[in-house]
Amino acid sequence: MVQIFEGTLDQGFFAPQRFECEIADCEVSGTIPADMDGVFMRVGGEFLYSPLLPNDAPLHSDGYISKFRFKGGRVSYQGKYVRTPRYEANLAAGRNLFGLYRNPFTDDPAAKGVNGTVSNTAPMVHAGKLFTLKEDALPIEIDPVTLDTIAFHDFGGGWKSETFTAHPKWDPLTGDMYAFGYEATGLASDDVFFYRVDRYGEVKHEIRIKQPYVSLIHDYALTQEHVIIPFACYYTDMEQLKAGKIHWQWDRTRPSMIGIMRRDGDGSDLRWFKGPERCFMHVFNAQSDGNKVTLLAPFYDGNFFPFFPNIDGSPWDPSRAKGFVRRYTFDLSSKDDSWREETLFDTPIVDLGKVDHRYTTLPQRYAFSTFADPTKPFDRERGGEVGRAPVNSYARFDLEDGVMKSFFAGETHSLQELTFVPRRGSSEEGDGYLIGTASNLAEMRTELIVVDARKLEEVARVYLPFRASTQVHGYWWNAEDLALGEREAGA
Ligand code: V55
Ligand code: FE
Repeated sequence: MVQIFEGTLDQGFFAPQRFECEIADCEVSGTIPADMDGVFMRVGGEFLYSPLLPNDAPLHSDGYISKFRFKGGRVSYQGKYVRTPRYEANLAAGRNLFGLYRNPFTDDPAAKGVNGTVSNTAPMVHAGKLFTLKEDALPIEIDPVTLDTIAFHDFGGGWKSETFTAHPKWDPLTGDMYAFGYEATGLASDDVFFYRVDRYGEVKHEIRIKQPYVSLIHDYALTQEHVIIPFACYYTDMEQLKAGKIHWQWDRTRPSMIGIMRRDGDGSDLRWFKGPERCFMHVFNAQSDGNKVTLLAPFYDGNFFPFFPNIDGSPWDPSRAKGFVRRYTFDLSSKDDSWREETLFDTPIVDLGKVDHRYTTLPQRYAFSTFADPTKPFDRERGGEVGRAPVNSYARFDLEDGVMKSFFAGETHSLQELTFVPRRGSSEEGDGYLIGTASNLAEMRTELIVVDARKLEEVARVYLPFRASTQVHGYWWNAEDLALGEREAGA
């Protein structure tokens, strides 16, 4: 994610290439584990046409999905734009008709009535279907073999929110998906609809709640009993949008809030806890234990995104855009509406952290993340100038013994989000692989790294002969989750 906020999307390694491609058998070093039969799906964005307005956010780039298919010790690659209504309208016009991030009042009149979502945030697989996600719209179904765009998806009409989060969660004990949409009834609306969708894709439960103020709810956490809904300081309303501002402004006078409610209730038990300025983006995991709820999350100290301006006009402060492995504790039996925050490791991390997803909602021992290891070298002569310390390493944090293990990816590398792949046949937490793409800034190409998740040692590397499109989120699915065996045979 580092490239997304460093504002270099139009130049150098992250300049759009606007091409789609397929490589049948990629160059590899080391040995691709034979048990890896599945896909690493990445979603990110590349502007098909340059932004219409200069202050647009990189988060507004056109959605692009790419796939590393692992099978029989080999890896193939494919990448394609998501054919959103916006993509099609822009392509027809030959230019970008859409203005600032999630502000239709800044669009060209020719964009009127066209859904402006870019679907550039995350892939999702549920009930045997593949989707791309953006939190301002419904999921878009994608053919997992060809990566062709199919259509918006509303779960047979059961999903009533106009939007769908980029961070659904799965209960590993049931396979049920729990997800929500905010601004659920339209632009700047304070409605949040929360759903349980069973593993066949049917909506089984809905909870409707109101947000105390309209704010970005990017990720959330699920426990066996509760949902945890964090938001803070990013603010929008119709006035702000009509005045031509970008969707979010950072207003630090508004409270940081974390809502907790029963996941199977009707929302009437929802409680809002309040705390000091924090920027809530991604979470690791959470658990409920009686009246005690704990949340593991790498929340930042302040505004993370320089392109969502501080409402008070103050300049963006990079020192506050720092995240750590943190534990938040809530006492549901207390009348006190504050939380306890502990910083468990003093190493600053990139907030795109992961746990072994088979332990989502359950007590887990390990947390994984990328980070910038300042003790490791960067070859500036070959890698070029990188503004701040490059994200060069993977970390495994052991919450039981407090030990951090790390893996260094290379002297000219900048890493994107990692993902955990369980070893087939093993259910032991953390037994598997850490995989993720690395930008090799010297070679101007993307590499996919496969690391043993317990030893933190490299087992293989896949080399693309070009710079892959930027990634926001990437996840692994086994071939059978998408029935790839049958689908590829029939393709
Ligand atoms: C995030 C990402 C987004 C977005 C809102 O990482 C928040 C947080 C890639 O798009 O639209
Ligand atoms: Fe995210």
